Amino acid sequence: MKTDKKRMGANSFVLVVINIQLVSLLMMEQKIVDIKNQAVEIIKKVKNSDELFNLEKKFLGRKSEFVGILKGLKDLSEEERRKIGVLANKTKGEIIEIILKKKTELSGQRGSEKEKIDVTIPGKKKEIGHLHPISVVRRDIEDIFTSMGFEIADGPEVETEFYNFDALNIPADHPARDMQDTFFLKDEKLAMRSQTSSVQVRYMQQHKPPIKIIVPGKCFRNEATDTTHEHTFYQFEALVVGKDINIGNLKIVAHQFFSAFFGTDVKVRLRPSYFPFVEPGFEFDISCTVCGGKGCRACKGNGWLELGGAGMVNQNVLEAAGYKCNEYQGFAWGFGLERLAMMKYKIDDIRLFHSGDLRFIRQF
Ligand code: FA5
Repeated sequence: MKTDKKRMGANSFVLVVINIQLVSLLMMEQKIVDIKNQAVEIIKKVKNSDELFNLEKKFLGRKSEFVGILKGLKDLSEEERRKIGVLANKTKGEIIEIILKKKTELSGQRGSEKEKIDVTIPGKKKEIGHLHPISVVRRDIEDIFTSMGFEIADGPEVETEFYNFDALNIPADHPARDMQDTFFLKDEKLAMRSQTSSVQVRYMQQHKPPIKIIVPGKCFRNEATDTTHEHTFYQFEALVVGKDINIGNLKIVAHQFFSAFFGTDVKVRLRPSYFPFVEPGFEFDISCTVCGGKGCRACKGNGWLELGGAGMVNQNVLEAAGYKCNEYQGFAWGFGLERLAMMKYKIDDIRLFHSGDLRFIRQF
């Protein structure tokens, strides 16, 4: 009897333990379901992403009740662990899904808020560039000459030896070729043009006088650079051809140009010089505006800066263009744009123009 009682006592103890385990299992399941229901209710009402972020932490964060339950799984039997584990993972997935849905909903709202235009917000300042001083000078020159009835012509920067030299009365063995150390291309009959004079014969072959053109453009020379020399620089050619064009015309057009370009009185002088494609030939110098003619690095201490060459077009050049000898006469010049800009803006070093130094460029 005693033994039976003992056995019964032991059995009821086992039953109590089993019941306690069952109750705690049910409680865990209920807890998980409660957490999910609570999450659904609260997350539904969320109005902004900060709130949502805090709730995500509250429901699924490291210190959340949910994670606490998951940590407790290790104390359960294998069968219980499996049961609660499956429920917990499913619930976790559902809560994540609700949070993601809400995130999408909120970001959609933000998008439409963005689309609203608040006209009171100050605008963003756009960085806009401006013309390079050489472009400014080039445009000024074009305006001045078109106002005097000139046309603006153009020509290739990669030029044939013929137009750059031969047609300009500079045959291959002429010493004047040495004055312009040129970049020849692999094909030796082609070169980077060393002067805008190369356009003279090109243009005249296509047009009959009267001719009044300017040709602004890039030139290239194998130069040792210094304060007044660059390997790549701009010139503008002027060519006027007609029946009775003379040096008086050259002087007056040049005078008109200088007055309009500088806007103030500048001292310009014409001195004899030699270019095979003009006869007679001159050079234009300007009294240095940087030092007022006293001598500085811009004019290399001379007080004068050479602006360009000029003269009456040599008849050989007119003949190279297909005109009859002595049928027409004309004048031409080639001025350096950088040097004109140096004198206009009082710049003492030509290398600044193409240096890419924004501190320099922004001054214009
Ligand atoms: C000539 O290029 C002649 N074609 C000018 C000419 C045209 C003469 C028509 C007669 C009739 P010159 O080599 O002197 O000439 O150059 C003319 C001007 O171009 C110079 O006075 C100078 O202002 C500019 N120049 C020449 N070489 C350079 C250089 N390396 N860097 C900057 N400017 C230059």
